[in-house]
Order: sequence, then structure tokens, then C-alpha cells
Amino acid sequence: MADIDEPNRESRARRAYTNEDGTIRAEVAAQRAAARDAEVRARGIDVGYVESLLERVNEDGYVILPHLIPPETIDAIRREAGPFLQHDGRTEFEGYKTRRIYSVIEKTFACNPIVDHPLVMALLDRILQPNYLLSQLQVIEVMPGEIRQPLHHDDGFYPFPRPRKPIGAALIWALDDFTADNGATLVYPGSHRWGDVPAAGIDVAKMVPAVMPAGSAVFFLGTVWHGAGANRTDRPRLAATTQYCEPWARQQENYSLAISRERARQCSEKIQALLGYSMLFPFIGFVDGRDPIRLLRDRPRAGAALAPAPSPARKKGTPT
Ligand SMILES: O=C(O)CCC(=O)C(=O)O
Repeated sequence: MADIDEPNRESRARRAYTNEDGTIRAEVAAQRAAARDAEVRARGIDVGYVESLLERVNEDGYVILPHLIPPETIDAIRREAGPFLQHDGRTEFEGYKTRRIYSVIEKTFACNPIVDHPLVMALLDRILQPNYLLSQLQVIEVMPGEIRQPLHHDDGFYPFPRPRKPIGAALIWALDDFTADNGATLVYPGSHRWGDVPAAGIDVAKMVPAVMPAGSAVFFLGTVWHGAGANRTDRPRLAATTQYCEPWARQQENYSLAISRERARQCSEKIQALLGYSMLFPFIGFVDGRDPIRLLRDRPRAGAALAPAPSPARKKGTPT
């Protein structure tokens, strides 16, 4: 008698993308890498350049990316975000002479070009798992007289001992020229390799200010110790930060609540995925057993909001 399960077993084998020990199969990894490089080339970026930047990141934990955005993008951020920069920080970490905007995409789309910047995506594609997430987007204005921010590393609140792989990566985008005097971010080269150390033991004199012209960004791993420098000038230092995390980690900003679906619908597909309209296949991030992108694509029918909750139905298989 024929084994009626055989065809299913075959198709399962065709779909399996992990080895029995849970690691990604070599041919699947190779296909993914080829697709990733093709996408990088399609965006007009030299794969060799991306690799050279990654070498710096592996060595130092960070790299400065010069001239990433044009003056028009900076002007738009300044114009649209400026009116929201009204309140000084509430803690030493936020900075009592520092102004910040959170939930930025709910307030302006002007920062969107930095969120899904092609070169940044190309770097993150090599560092984090597919469908990594945006964890924070802020505009930060360090005012004259601000003192140095407490030193930290951005994935420090995930409770895993160091040394370890980063759980995220971040950029500080210079929207004014960053100088050693106006609060350029201080980074500690090589600190991504450290074990667990107390911030008080770090020798600030060995930190390097990310001096760079407006429109550039410093890219660093979530394990790199850093902090905004003191602003000893009489002018504010404007910046933005984009922070990303693994798709299995919780985002710092709760974007499913902070950004409305109407705003998310107006973002690029990449930003939608970064906000959380994406999954780490097969089980992380699904909604009603399916890919959450459907929430943006399937518009509710008129009156749907008034409809009674659907009765539970048996579901089969994994989210698609
Ligand atoms: O503004 C800066 O230069 C760094 C800010 C930062 O690291 C943070 O707020 O987490």
C-alpha cells in the first residue's frame, strides 16, 4: 500500500531551510547571500565598499559614513522636526539641556530617508537577521552648555552577558557639522569586544569624537560604548539617531502603538517591515497566524469596525 504521507514528506523536505540542529542549510545561506548582494548592486552600491566598511566595523566596532544625505534632506528634517524640539530632557541620560523627539514618523516623514537608507540597509543585512527592526528613531538637539551624556552601549538593556554578538546596531546622523567641541558623539574603539564592565571604569580620554560634516553618520554596533559629547559652544548640535535590533528582540519604541496604521501605510515597504509589519519566519511577529503586512494591505471594509468579534476557527499550519 502506498504511503499516503510520502508526498507531504517530500514537500516538507523541499521547504526545510534549516538543518536538524537548527542552523541554516548551506545552500539556503548561499542563495540568501547572492540575493542580498544582487539587491545591493541594484541599489547602485558597490559590494566591495560594503565589505570594506564591515571590516572597519569588525575591527573598531564603528565606522564613519561620510556624506550620506544631501542638504535638502537635512533642511526638511530641520524644518519639520524643529517645531517639536521644545522640551529639555527629563533625566541625565536624555540630557537636561538636550531636546529629543520620539515617535518621529507619527509627526513627520522627513526622517524616512535616513531610516531605510540603502547603504545602511546593506550593512545591516550583513550584521542582523532578515527582517531586523527599527528600535528607535529620534531627533536630538544638544544645546549649548550640555554636559557629556552618560556612557552606554545601546543593547545593554538586553540581559545577556558580554562579550557577545551585538543585538542591534545604530547610527547617529550629523545634521550640523559634528566637532570635538559641539557634542560630537564619543565612541570607544574596540569596546564591542569587551566583557561586562562598569561605565565608571571607562577612560573617557581614550574615546574618539565622531567628527564629521553634516550629512554624514557614525555607524556602530549595539555593543560599542559611546555617548553624546559635551557641547562647549554657543550653538545647538542637531542630530538624528536610527537604531535597529534583531527581529527576535523587543523594539525600544513600541511602534505598533506609537505609529498609526495610516502613517505606516504611507511609508516605504522597507520602513513598514522595520516598524514591525514583518516576521522572523516562521513564528515571531505574526498577527492572527499571518504576516502582519496584511494589516496594511487589507483595508477594512466599511462598517467592519462595528462587526462582532469573529468566532474562533481552527487554523492549520504556520503563518504565511
Ligand atoms: O546624541 C548623541 O551623540 C548620542 C546619543 C545616544 O547615544 C543616545 O541617546 O542613546
